[in-house]
Amino acid sequence: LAALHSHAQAAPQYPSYPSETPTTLRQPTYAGEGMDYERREVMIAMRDGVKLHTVILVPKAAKHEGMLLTRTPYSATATTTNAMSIHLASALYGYDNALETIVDGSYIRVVQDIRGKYGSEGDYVMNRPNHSSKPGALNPTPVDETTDTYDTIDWLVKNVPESNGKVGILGISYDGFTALIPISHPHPALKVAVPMNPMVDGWRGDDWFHNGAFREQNMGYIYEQAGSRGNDYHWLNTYFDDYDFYMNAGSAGELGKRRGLEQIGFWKKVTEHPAYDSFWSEQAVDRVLAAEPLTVPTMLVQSLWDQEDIYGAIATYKALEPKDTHNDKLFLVIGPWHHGQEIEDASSLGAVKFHSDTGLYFREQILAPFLAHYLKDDPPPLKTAPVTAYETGTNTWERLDSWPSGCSHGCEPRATPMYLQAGAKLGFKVPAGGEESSAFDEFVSDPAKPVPYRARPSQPMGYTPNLSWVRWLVDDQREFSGRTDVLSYTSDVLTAPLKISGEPVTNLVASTTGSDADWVVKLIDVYPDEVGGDVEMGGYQLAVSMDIFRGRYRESLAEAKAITPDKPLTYKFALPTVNHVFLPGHKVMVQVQSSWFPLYDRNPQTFVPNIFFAKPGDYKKATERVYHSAGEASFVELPVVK
Ligand code: PG9
Repeated sequence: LAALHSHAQAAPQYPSYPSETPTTLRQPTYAGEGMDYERREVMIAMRDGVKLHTVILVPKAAKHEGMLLTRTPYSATATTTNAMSIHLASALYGYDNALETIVDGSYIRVVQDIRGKYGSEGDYVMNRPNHSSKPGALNPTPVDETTDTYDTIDWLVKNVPESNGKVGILGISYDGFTALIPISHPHPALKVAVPMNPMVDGWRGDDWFHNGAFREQNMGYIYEQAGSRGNDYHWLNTYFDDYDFYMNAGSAGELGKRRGLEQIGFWKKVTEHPAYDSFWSEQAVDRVLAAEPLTVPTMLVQSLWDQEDIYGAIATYKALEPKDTHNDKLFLVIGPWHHGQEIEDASSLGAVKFHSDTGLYFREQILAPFLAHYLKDDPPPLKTAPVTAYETGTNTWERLDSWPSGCSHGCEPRATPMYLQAGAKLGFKVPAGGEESSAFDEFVSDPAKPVPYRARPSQPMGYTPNLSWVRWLVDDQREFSGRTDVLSYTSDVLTAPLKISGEPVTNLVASTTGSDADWVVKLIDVYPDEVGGDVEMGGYQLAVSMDIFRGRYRESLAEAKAITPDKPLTYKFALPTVNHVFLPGHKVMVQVQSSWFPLYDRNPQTFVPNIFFAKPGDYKKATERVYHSAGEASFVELPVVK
């Protein structure tokens, strides 16, 4: 030690050269500079003492005003300082949910970092399940997003003097989840909730899986979102084409190992629960809410082309509708939008034009009066229909009493099978019995050459201007219908409008030479070969509803089972909700394929215990057969409105 000491050099004493940055920078009040709002930042203590970073933007004119709350995992600071400006509208511009509605409504705007993220204290759990004292419950702690919302609202109504004691909560996507789940045990001051495109069931049809097929391109989100409090680390896709990136990685589990995802608790839970076991079913928000009374007026917003959470809003509507005995607590809006497009210009989506800004219509004509009714002191009467649904194809808004319903009264949709037929045809006629040769069509599904879910190069998920991720559900499916590993069945040209409202249901009779298989079914509106006035739509194959089903869950979503090879088996699963009219001159098409890559991970097509950890040798070609003979008829039940 002495030797060490003698060698340790005393740090050289340099002359003073003080830092130019003060230890704390006092913020100006901008008094007299024309600010039209005041920004307050507070740490609100929850019942367990954890403090949540909360930004409160109070319009200068606010007196006895309603408050609109959003609780986000994506940074309250980022959401409220898009531009530090003297105008609230500018500060919120571009990030906020339904901006004009909020600003024109002169509401007090509150945005909070949820527990464990960004400026808030506490531990982060993805889509934190509601706490339960049941033995083995997912969340045994006394806190969750519901209690955190309760405690936050309790503080707000007591500490924001400009408030009138009425609070609304709204948000999109994950913020839709945090706007939805608190209605399970709401604070009395919570007067209205507007969950838009909410995350509800991550396995059935929202962000993580669709019917058991894993959304592999979400690995980057998990790494960045759950890897650190402030999303400090970036997931690098080292290929321009995501198709190559995920193909060369092998299985999702291998890629996760290579990229250190195993350090992340949520990733481990995802890979440990590939089936729809209690981990997923217990936290499914529609199921959680089905067990509670509906007391908070709630407007669910569904996007017909929601590339991320196409399942949640409708599933929640189904769960809550029976509780809305007076048809005055539950509201549903169905728009022709991508995920969250309701707060943007929504005059078109990809090549599809709506002839009016359907987003602005929603914000001004539906959302604004709805919020005012519950949050203003002298509320206008409520004129919102229980269901406001956009009818694609005809580009019209409908006011309906319930969903699904084909019109305001007396035209219930009726499940009508449309059959896959020999000769690549599709029709309402049951296939004739008889000749073997027409009993099925077949294709080779090769995991080394999976069907791309979009034309390559496959872009990553994302919202930056260079990415078209938000539009992928309206891509022209012509790109794929020519592939030998995609079967297409097409109706005759329609001579009368065909309206469908609700969920088409696939009844696919198929066999595989393998012992596992994925089935992708697409319901497509085929435009006339030439469309006057909109030439780009000539022959367009517009998917109106499509989804994937992982065959190992055919008998039970909770338990994977090997598929018996070479045996025609029926796969029955619902496709996402539609409200569409196939116009005269159009045709109906159904496409069938066995991969949708790299959005969904590849099925090795040989049965393995856990596809996340399939080995290279497990991935094998298989010959898939789709049957359309009388005894083994494949069809899609369309919710036809006469
Ligand atoms: N629902 C969106 C999302 C969640 C998880 C992965 C990818 C997307 C969202 O909250 O933006």
